[in-house]
Amino acid sequence: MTLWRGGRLATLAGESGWGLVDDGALLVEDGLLRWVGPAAELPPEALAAHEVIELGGALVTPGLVDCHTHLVYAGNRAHEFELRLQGAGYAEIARAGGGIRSTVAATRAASETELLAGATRRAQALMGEGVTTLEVKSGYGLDAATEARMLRVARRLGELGVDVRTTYLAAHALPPEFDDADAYVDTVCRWLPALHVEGLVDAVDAFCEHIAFSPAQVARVFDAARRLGLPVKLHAEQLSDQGGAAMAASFQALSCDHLEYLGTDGIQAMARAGTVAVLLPGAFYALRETRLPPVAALREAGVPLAIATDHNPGSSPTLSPLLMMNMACVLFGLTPEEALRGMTVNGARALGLADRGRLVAGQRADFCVWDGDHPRELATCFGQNPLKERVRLGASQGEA
Ligand code: DI6
Ligand code: FE
Repeated sequence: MTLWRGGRLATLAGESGWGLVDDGALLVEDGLLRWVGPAAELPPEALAAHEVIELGGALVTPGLVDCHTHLVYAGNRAHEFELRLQGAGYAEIARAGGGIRSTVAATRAASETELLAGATRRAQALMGEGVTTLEVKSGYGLDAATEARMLRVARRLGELGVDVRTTYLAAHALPPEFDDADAYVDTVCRWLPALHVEGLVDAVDAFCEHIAFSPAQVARVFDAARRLGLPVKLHAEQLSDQGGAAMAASFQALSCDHLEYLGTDGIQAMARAGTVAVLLPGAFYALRETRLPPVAALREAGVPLAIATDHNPGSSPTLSPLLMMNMACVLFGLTPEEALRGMTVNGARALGLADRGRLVAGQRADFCVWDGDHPRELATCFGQNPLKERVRLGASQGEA
């Protein structure tokens, strides 16, 4: 048993508030939080701790959960950034064979070793800002072999000391060898069982958009997921309102992500299904979108709000979860507390994980130690990284 004491804890206990504990202590045993509270109220069993770590007044929060990334890929799309700055649209670039398809070509040509090297560097950057749980999607292979390779690489990132959840996103774009989206959707459904048997799939996602797949097509992919007992999530209403969120909610989706064009029906359906709204300010910012996700209405309907990097080489090439928390506040109007909840407890919820994201007894001992006086600083001070230490399953991952 290890005792960490003398920290200012942002526990996020309860449904709102920071859950601040000044001069707080955490008792950690077998990778779990055994007790959390004011040091003055430590229970007698704390005397049995074989190790005592002094936090010296540092700030402690739950470990960050980045619940939406496309971390595994090859190639580079910086030239598309230049094209967009000159006025080209994201959809226009995609229709011209750039966009997702250009990353698909580079990813197919890359070996597992090459993909792992790139993804490792990116995962380490996220971990360097406090990420302890990371979701990684496929979707730049769009053929059976490359989708499997991406998911295997994603799994191997777990060896770095971060918890990885994998998501099958073969319904991301129409690959060049298909001209019939329905035929490709059938194929996507056929690939899934073998990947599932190999233990490579924790959830199933799709891109529901006029430049990608319709709600009816995605529903067929979700049916295939349901037959295997796999949860679903959706890239929904990013560029237009397709009714994807309501369809996904009818499958009890864990999350719907992006949501700039989400309408009232989608919000109500998500609220009823307990689906998390994952907001991705990096993509909004980089694509210079102007349509804001309906944050006030989501809040009012009681839909939990999460935030993620959406790291990908096209629309959100960021590796900074803290910057996303800042952008969620400045661009989308979240409070700094909502931003931290979005990158911790609600991010975990978007992955179907109830065992992390808060500093309360019984949860995994995944937490971050930061320089700073108050947790609101994490969302305030953009471009800074105050991480001192990242702790996963009770084990310190070294000085940041
Ligand atoms: N929306 C996104 O933000 C990523 N995928 C998607 O469906 C971006 C994918 C890319 O541009 O490579
Ligand atoms: Fe995405």
